[in-house]
Amino acid sequence: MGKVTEAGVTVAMDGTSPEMWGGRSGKAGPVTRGAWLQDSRFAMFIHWGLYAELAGEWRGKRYHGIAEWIMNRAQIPVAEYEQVAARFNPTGFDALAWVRLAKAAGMRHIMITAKHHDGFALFKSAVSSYNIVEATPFRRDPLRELADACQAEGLRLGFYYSQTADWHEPDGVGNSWDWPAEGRDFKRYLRTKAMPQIAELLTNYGPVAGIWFDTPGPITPAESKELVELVHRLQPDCLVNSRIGNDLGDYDTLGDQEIPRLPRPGLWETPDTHNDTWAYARHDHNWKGPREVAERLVRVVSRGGTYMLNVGPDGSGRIPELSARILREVGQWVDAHTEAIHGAGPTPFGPLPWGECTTRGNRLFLHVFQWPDSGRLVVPGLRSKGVSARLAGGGELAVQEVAGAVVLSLPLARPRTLIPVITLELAGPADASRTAYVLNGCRNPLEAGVANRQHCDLQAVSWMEKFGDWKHAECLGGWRLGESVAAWDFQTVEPGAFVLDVEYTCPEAGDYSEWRLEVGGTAVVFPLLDTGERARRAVFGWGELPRFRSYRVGILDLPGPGPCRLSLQPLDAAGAAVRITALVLTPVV
Ligand code: H79
Repeated sequence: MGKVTEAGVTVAMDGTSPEMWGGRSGKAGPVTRGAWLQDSRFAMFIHWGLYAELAGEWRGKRYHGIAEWIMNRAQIPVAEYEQVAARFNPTGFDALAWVRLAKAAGMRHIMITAKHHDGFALFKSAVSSYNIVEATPFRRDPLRELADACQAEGLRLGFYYSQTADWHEPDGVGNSWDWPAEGRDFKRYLRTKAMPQIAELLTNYGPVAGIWFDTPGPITPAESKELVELVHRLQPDCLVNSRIGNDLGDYDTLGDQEIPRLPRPGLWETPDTHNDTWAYARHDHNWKGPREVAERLVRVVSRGGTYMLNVGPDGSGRIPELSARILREVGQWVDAHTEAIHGAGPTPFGPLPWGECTTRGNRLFLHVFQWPDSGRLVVPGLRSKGVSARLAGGGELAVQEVAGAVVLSLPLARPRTLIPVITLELAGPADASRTAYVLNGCRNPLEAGVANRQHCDLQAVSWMEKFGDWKHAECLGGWRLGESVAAWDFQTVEPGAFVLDVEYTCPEAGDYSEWRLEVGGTAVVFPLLDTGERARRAVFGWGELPRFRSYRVGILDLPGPGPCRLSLQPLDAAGAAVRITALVLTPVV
């Protein structure tokens, strides 16, 4: 059964934690290798291998969650899994079609699984005959064809290589159903398979943009270092991601699906699934739509990172049509806003209630996720003078400079596009404040991560709903009666009336806890009921799922313009079990 540590991170019984799988290089220094990643900003991740043929099903049973884990989940013996290779014949594979789709989506590089945890090489290998050319009727080398297609279309190509887990080899990590872990010689696996195959990838396919390592697990610092040196010796410009483990690597790969709340320095990326699996699963229809994909891309770029969105081609070699259609729609938007994405810089603002901002030189790109129906958009904290504004696909916008903000007059009708973008031209670098604002006419989340805390903690909570489909939240927890206070300091530009909702979870069964909230000299007392979580064995020992709910406290008047503080504290000991992700202020209508 999983448990929550004091830091609030959900960890497994065996001591592995999401961090163990999500590794950080800890680097935030100047970019030395791979500055191109800064410009790329949007990449296609591809998970393709024998598991695509299985499509998330084994012997008539569906396995929900990450489908590339099916060998592990169904505990398929090596001998039986090898039979999948004997029938894998993806004749619909068309390297140029994949590369052109990536390009049409506005993506600038591709990262594909050369070898995943199942140990099967998606390339011609002299090291192991367990590869697509020798072990399948297909007999072609997709990585060769992709390298040629990328070269022809001007995209960079990199290779995912699972350096620790290899369920096909007795000396690789992770296959407990064919062999006992005792007697495993991991170093031998590194020397005889992983290192020589990585050398093949870096020798036979031209310039390689990066080797994408994953799930370092028990790999030692010396072993990680040896792999890094191997990569850089063969191709000095080839990037190594932080999942090589042991704080090494040229840039940080954040957790799966993890988008940081604040701008983050250094070179980093967020890997994301298009639905709830990396590899193709016939039963997974939960695609992120074009607007959601574009918003996630913008959120990553506005914090300074690169967004790597995954597709899972099927057993015939085709990228699912719905996934492809959505990417093409995203691409039309990216194409129209390339300056706001490719090579764009992070936001100079604090949290913007209505959207995000990316930058380029003296230009700010305002990505308006929530189009105001008032015809006014407040750009809070912008002190620059002489600002001009233009709406993409529209015209110049009237600009009014007020104290500590710029107000734009917008057309009442939301432009028909995925995300309306407004370009602000400034006379010099943006003079902007990172202060939080609560604005009339929008939904204003006051997030846990931006609260001032006294005697309570900020907890990173990660969980899965199916299997391997990571979800993340930051919560305020560790509440102590009589001591804990969380306070949000923000500005308003005018007075306003808002509905206040508390977004929280409280697994403890039984009574409610009582809370006190104070704002603008008014105190409000309210109860929070428990949210009735229970342990779920089906989620593989990772414990209970948080069941976040929203509790409506009521209507509050906020003063303005000026600074405002909203503070929150528990009024009884039962508050200890409550974890709050945000207070949300929405306009009263
Ligand atoms: O390639 C994709 C995943 O297959 C791979 N990384 C992304 C990019 C990945 N491998 N492992 N993980 C991600 C971490 C997942 C760990 C879990 Fe489990 C799988 C948690 C529960 C099931 C391993 C087995 C840890 C606990 C049990």
